[in-house]
Amino acid sequence: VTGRSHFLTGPQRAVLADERALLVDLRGALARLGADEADQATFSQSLRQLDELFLLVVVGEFNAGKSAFVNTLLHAELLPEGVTPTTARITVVRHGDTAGTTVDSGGIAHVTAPVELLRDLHVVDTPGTNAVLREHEAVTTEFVPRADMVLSITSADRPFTESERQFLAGVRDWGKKIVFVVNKVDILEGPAQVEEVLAFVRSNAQALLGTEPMVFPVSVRAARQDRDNETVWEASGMAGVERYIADTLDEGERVRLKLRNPLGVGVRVTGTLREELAGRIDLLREDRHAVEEIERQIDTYARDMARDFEFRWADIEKALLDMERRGHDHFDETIRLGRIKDLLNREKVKRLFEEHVVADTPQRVERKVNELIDWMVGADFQQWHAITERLAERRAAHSDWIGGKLPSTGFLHDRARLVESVGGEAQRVVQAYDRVKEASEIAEKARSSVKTSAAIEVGAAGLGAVIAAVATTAAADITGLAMAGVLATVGLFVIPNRRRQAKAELRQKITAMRQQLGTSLRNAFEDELQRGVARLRQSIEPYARFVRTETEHLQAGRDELDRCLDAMRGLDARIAAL
Ligand SMILES: Nc1nc2c(ncn2[C@@H]2O[C@H](COP(=O)(O)OP(=O)(O)O)[C@@H](O)[C@H]2O)c(=O)[nH]1
Ligand SMILES: [Mg+2]
Repeated sequence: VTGRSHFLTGPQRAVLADERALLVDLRGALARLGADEADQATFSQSLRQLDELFLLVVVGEFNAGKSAFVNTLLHAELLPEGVTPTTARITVVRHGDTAGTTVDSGGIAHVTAPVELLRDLHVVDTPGTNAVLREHEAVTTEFVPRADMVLSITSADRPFTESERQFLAGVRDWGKKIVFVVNKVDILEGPAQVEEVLAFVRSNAQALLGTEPMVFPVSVRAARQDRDNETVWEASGMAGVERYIADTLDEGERVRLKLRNPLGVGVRVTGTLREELAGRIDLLREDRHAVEEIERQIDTYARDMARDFEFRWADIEKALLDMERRGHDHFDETIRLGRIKDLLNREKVKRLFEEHVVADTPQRVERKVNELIDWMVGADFQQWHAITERLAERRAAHSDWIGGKLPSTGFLHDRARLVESVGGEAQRVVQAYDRVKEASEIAEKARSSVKTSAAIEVGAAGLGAVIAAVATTAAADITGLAMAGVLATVGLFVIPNRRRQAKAELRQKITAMRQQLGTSLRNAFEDELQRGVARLRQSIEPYARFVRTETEHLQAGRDELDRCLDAMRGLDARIAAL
């Protein structure tokens, strides 16, 4: 520290070692967790600063007398005064055995001078808080973060301007120690006016920093009138500032400031990154809600579908059961002695059965089955639409978050691409979904299953025709043909018996048909539902996985940063107690 680390006390050395270890860890974490490049560079720089000389950065508006102040403090005319805002340079003043000035490629002047005070500190003179942008940037991004102490010089005739206040707010955010000098008090009229200006600067500085500020009234001009006169030096206020700087440079305080410097920078860049991670975690929390909602939607969908299927199927079953019941009534009415004539007439038996029992049942069943199939296929389709829409909302969410500008790499990019691709997959399925084909396949399966159960030949006829054929075949078998032979040989006593048998056979045929149709539709439904649900789940799985793993990853990162912040606060307390 400060090039004199062999003078450090034991406790100072212990804190330094702990701090260095912590900050090196933090540097790794910042890189790993994707901190802003500029912040990382600043942090690394301030870490190196631990080994450099104390850096005093002089800031203030153009023409406040900064250069004059530095020249006077160092008792050497090193810096040009009264230059314009555009010709002023950032100037780093260091100790050197000979005086000299060089300007580096960045336009920064490096002045060396054989001045004793410079053995203990470097001074940076800056063009002004209202200087041209390029210089201003360099001061804020390069020199302020490295400063061990910032000396803010304000002119007594325009104290604490808005541009100063804004600039100092930035300095404060780096956790820098700021000391105020009110220069040119010689132009004020008497001590009362000086006091007024000082009070004004104090209250503004207090409001800005939240702590009692150090404010020194100074007249550089007065100090220069007789540089070697102690009384003049004292009266000018320069002596007070000089003493304060010397005290600050006192080993203990200097080491404290030095050790604190990278901590302030570390806390700031860590805080920034932590906020960034927290923002991502928030975004992912909404994503997780969306995923959970979609998963819930799929569950509800599967449950609702199963329930609705039972309702719809019960309705179809009822039509078949009604036909069966009508058949029983019909047999009760027709298979009796008084109707023997009719019974022996095959054509009439068939016609009556068709009229009274079969009626429009086949058409109704066919229509209901088709409706059921359309519903199965259509509900799935709607579900895809719902998910596609939900994902479109999530796609929009990140553009809100970062103002519509999508980065080309990194977390936001990955997330956006994933939501995009899942959404695209859903979209593709919706578009490629051939409802007509899907529905006609299921209908064909239902039809052929019923056909097979009845073992009848009806060619390419629809489900309704198959059902009609099954029903009437049953009637024809039972009544017409069977009755003729039975009555001729056995006589009247068998009628009740034949009636029972006819009913039993009708029940058996219709039940078989009902079961076949039911099984076929239920199988198709379950297939369809399972396939649909699996496809829905699969489509959101990559998104869900990303949200899960990335959340864990980000939370771990945030926790790590929190631990670093705690450790830095702990170190800060130890430094204060040194
Ligand atoms: N009246 C008065 N003028 C001063 C004082 N200090 C500096 N000046 C003048 O203020 C002008 C600007 O000084 P300079 O050091 O170049 O200001 P800078 O832009 O902040 O570096 C110069 O003309 C100085 O002579 C002071 O204490 N009193
Ligand atoms: Mg200047």
